[in-house]
Amino acid sequence: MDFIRTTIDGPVGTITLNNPRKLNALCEHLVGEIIQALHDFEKAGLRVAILRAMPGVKVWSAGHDVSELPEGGRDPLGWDDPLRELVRAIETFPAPVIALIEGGVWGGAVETVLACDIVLATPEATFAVTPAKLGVPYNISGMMTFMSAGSARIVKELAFTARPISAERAERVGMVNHVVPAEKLEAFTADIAQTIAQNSPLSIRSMKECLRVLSGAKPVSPRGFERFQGLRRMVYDSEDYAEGIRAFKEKRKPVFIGG
Ligand code: YXS
Repeated sequence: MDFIRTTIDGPVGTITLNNPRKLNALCEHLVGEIIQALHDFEKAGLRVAILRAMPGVKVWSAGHDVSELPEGGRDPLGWDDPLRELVRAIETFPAPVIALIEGGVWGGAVETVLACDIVLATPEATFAVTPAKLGVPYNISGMMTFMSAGSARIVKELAFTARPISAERAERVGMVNHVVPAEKLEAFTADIAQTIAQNSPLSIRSMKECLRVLSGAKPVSPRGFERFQGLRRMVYDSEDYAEGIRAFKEKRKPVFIGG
């Protein structure tokens, strides 16, 4: 594996993101390695997976790899996009996935973390939902992931401002389970993981899947879905979307014209 490290401690497996050159941006290669590791953990019958970055990182993950986003005319977050595949792999992994967070979590990496079953973070960790900063039309299941983790009001503030929020604020609004000092976080995580691993894996597997299905069971009519997709297409076909991607690559602030 080039971009991750994996370790196994009894019934608990750990995946450590390790592509510092691209700040663990969720590129196709990195995502593929994470998904493969989860498959390997499932085959080995592991009872908990921990997803983390290297100790002491300033950036847990910079989010979707912008260089892999289309420059316009195509849905940037379609079904087979690596970020979508990663979120589904975490949600359908047949055991709890614990996110151990140090540093900044950006964009699609926030959804990846919120797709995990338990989120543990240091006080210095931050979370920034960034589609509006880039002009990206976030996708429907992604918005539901956010809605499952916080109230619509909180999701709107995060999504509309694109500003990072602190781990303490994220904990207060229910997006983070525990905020733990960095020097204690590994032991804290291991304790929760080992506790889970001693409980019934079948019971936990069924409850995780029930909760996944129930949290996604929001009635959206075919007409409603088509309207969502029409709204999203209006965005990814717009000059604003192309400008957002261009500005990121040219390392300048985008100028959005609303069209
Ligand atoms: O200039 P070089 O070639 O060294 O590359 C720089 C950055 O361009 C690159 N990099 C990225 N490349 C691709 N995709 C990314 N998401 C990404 N983020 C960073 O990494 C090299 C070092 O970045 P630099 O110099 O900015 O590091 P820094 O320590 O000064 O700042 C760290 C960050 C994370 C604050 C800064 O890199 C940053 O703001 N990155 C973008 C975070 C972000 O907006 N991510 C959202 C990506 S789009 C996404 O996730 C979804 C589609 S959505 O937007 O809808 O949520």
